Amino acid sequence: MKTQVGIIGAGPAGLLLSHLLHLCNIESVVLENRSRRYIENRVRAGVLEQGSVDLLNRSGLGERMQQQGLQHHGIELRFDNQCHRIDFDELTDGKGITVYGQQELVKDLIAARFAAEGEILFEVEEVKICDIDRQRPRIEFRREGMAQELTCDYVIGCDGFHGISRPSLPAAILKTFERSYPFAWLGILVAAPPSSAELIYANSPRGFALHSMRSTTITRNYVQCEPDDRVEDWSDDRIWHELQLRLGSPDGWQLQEGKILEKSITPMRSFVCETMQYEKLFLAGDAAHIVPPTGAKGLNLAIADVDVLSTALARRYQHNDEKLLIKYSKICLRRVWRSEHFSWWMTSLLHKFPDHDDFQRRLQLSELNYICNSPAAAATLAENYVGFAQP
Ligand code: FAS
Ligand code: PHB
Repeated sequence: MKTQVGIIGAGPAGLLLSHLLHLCNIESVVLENRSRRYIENRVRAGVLEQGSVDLLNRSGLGERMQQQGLQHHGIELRFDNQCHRIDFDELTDGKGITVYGQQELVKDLIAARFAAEGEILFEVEEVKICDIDRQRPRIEFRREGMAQELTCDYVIGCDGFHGISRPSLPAAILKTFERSYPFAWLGILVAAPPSSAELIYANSPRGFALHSMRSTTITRNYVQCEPDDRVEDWSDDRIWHELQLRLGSPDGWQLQEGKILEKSITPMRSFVCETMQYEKLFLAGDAAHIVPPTGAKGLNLAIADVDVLSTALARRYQHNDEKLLIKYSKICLRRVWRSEHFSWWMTSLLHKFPDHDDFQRRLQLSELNYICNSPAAAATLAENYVGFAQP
């Protein structure tokens, strides 16, 4: 098999890149080790920045997102018996966010690729990247018991944090940074209507909690848990008890409970591999960077990476101009580090740290009060949360 761009991973990064390249008449093949059914039902992110929404709309992917996505123009912070709304309209140039499940976006992307007769090979095995320093790199893999090979001009690793692409870079040139947090998130998908018009982020003495949503009938809630907790450690009763206590507000507000459709635990880490390219191999999305989900940046960073990469590859193929391709990492890393900082800041602000003393707890509450009483401080949160235009 041969193509122009070989893409490993059919998550948002790989699928969107394949779609954007198609719009520039550039051929690609996507190799995915899971089944279509598995990836279309994998519950993950839920918040799209304004820039991501605009890109999806202008690349013809916005129909279902416009019908089913929920436009939000603010979030609520709850702490120390206070509730405070961060008003995006007032604090940014009218930007907002759209709440739309990542799995819905994946369904839209797969449908778009197949409608355009794009090639996505599911359930591949033993993927191996070869000859990235040659003119025609190769991807070896097995599918349906057969050894196969894809030769291409470029290989793009969109295979997430645990994929094989980043380890395929020469170890001597890898430049990575990592922080692990002393907690994780237990997330639940619930058959219940939202209990609030917008997302609620809560810093409670019992730990962090988040009330989010997927539609007018499905909600998505998170509670901070121990880093080594397992889903079995959290009964439904325990989850609801902690959510009600942590999200509780002075006016007696109650979170609407319902049937829990899915439970999962997400570890919390910050990670950056600054080596996002080497010869003919490029990394995009979680293969290159991970943020704690407190800032709702992971999915949006993946979209931003492939926006830059698709433009750079189009310049290369259409004008034989490699300048943008050479600067790919440098361009992406500015946004990556801004998102890393914001996600670390939101995580530091809202979570209960086991080694924090009363002094550090008071600093958290002081910063939360400052954000709620200073338009300048609130604008800092708002403009980072809704996201920045591409540089
Ligand atoms: P992805 O991990 O989505 O996709 C990589 C794809 O590559 C997967 O389909 C995988 O099966 C495939 N793959 C892996 N190895 C392969 C191989 N060797 N060969 C072929 N295919 C291979 N972000 C938020 O903003 N908010 C959230 O609430 C949130 N929750 C999350 C919960 C979990 C459990 C995880 C893991 C992440 C969460 N994220 C969240 C971040 C998440 O949304 C990512 O940022 C987003 O999926 C990034 O997309 P991709 O880079 O495409 O990586
Ligand atoms: C979600 O809806 O899944 C979500 C929303 C905001 C976050 C993280 C996750 O910060």
